[in-house]
Amino acid sequence: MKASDLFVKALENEGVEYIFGIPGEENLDVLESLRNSSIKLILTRHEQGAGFMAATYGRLTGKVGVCMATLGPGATNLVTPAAYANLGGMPMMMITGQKPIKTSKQGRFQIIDIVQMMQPLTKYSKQVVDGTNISSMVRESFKIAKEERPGAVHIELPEDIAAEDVEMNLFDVVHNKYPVARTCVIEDALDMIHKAKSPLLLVGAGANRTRIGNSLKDLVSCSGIPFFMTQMGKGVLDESHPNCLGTAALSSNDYLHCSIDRSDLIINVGHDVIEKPPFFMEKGGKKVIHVNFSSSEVDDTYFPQLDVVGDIACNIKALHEGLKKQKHWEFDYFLRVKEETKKHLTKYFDDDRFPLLPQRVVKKVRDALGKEDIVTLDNGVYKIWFSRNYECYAPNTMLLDNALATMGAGLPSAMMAKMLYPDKKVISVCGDGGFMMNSQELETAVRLKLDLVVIILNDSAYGMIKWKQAGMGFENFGLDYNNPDFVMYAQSYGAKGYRPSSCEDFSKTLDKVLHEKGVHLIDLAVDYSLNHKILNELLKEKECLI
Ligand SMILES: Cc1ncc(C[n+]2csc(CCOP(=O)(O)OP(=O)(O)O)c2C)c(N)n1
Repeated sequence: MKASDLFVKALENEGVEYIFGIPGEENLDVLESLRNSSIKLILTRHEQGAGFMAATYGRLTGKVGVCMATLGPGATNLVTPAAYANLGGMPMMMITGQKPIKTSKQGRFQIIDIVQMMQPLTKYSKQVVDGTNISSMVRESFKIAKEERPGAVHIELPEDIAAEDVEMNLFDVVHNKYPVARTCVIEDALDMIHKAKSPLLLVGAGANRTRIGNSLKDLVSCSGIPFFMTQMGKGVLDESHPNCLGTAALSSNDYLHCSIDRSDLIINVGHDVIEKPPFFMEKGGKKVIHVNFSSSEVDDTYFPQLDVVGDIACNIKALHEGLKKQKHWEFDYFLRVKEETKKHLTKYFDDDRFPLLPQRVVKKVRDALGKEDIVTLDNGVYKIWFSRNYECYAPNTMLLDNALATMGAGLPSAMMAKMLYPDKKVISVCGDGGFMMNSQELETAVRLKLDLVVIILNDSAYGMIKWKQAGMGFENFGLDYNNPDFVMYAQSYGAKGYRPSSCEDFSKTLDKVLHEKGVHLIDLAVDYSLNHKILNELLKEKECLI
């Protein structure tokens, strides 16, 4: 058979349903092989769109999302999605083409060493130099992509190799199980937890991937230990639980940090240093137990006293079984801080001023969606407001990137979420800056007939950087721009556009479009004028409760 046919058969063998991408002439054999396969090709308008969709497929399913690009410029456009998947722990495979490697009359036209370029961004990056290796390379790379910590892999298939004759030789797909921590490690952890005065549980991104919510819920219920989340740990545990203290959207000095600072032991489930720190460890300060698939990576902000390494769900179960509620545990302070924090977080929830405050947008979106519906965020200052103020009740109902924290992934990730969960409502919240980085994917969304709502928070500026600039005491400079007419822009793609003129108008529009078919874009004016006051000045002035 032809090598490209074998490649596609090997992908089918791995259970691949979709390939997202933009083929070039060097992928034409693969394209032809795909035409005759069960795999659906999803054409995008930029390789970034394809990569972000593939990565999100991996994030949401635990299976490997696949994307494809041509050599040179197509492949270089996959650099950001590669970093997004690799830092974010999302299993993703990138297939890129290449000119013939045996004989070529094209000189070095478009040739970049893509394999080497991808090496620091992936767990595996190789060129196929002989078609007979295709099956083992696909099997190995899929295994590596899925294995903890999941991430990106890359295979380059040159066009002459893709056209070679090869024998069919597929490998069985094997699902590995992870080892668990030794009993003596679990005992050490239990000893630390039992001796602590005010332990807290932290839920991070790693806990989200492995869907260990139930074992964690049991642990919280039986021990009564309060918990908080990192941004990417949102949704693992129901935030309406009485023991939930909130999300560490900032690294320090938020109301929640009054509790974190008071705790003498953090049981950290699934957080690693790739996420922006939810708190800073200090020498001689509180202790941390690191519960994760791999041991902790030590840096200035994170140096746990104990690593409980191995399958998180099994290790949590073992901890739960050995854990005994202690009379000397003190949680009252945490719960008092929680009540106080709630007052601050909800202060502007009913403020009807227009343009809308980000807090008000959070409340409106929460009210408009059901518990299982999904909101995806791009990157901007609203990410802080959403992760801090939006309560999640079910896993993966808020998709955000607190690892690479790239702009431009919000819309493609929402599209992928909608494709996977057609019965859930999906809202993509973007800044005007981030939206414009991949807005061309509106065409893909319309072509795929997705029912999607996009809210653009319009401040005609890179608001996040403005907020940081003000925080550093600098003058406003260099961050303002003009936007297109987003309503007309949406219409030109075959989507519907809206520009609410009041808070009530926004509510009505949102409720209406969530029940309609098609792609809807709401150009919403946002008021960021309180960001500095609330997130910098007030937090600095706050006093933790005695
Ligand atoms: C690809 C990329 N470029 C630059 C940045 C740095 N950055 C982070 S947030 C931000 C501004 C975001 O502006 P916008 O999308 O309009 O959202 P806003 O903060 O105004 O709500 C920038 C430039 C980034 N994270 N990713």
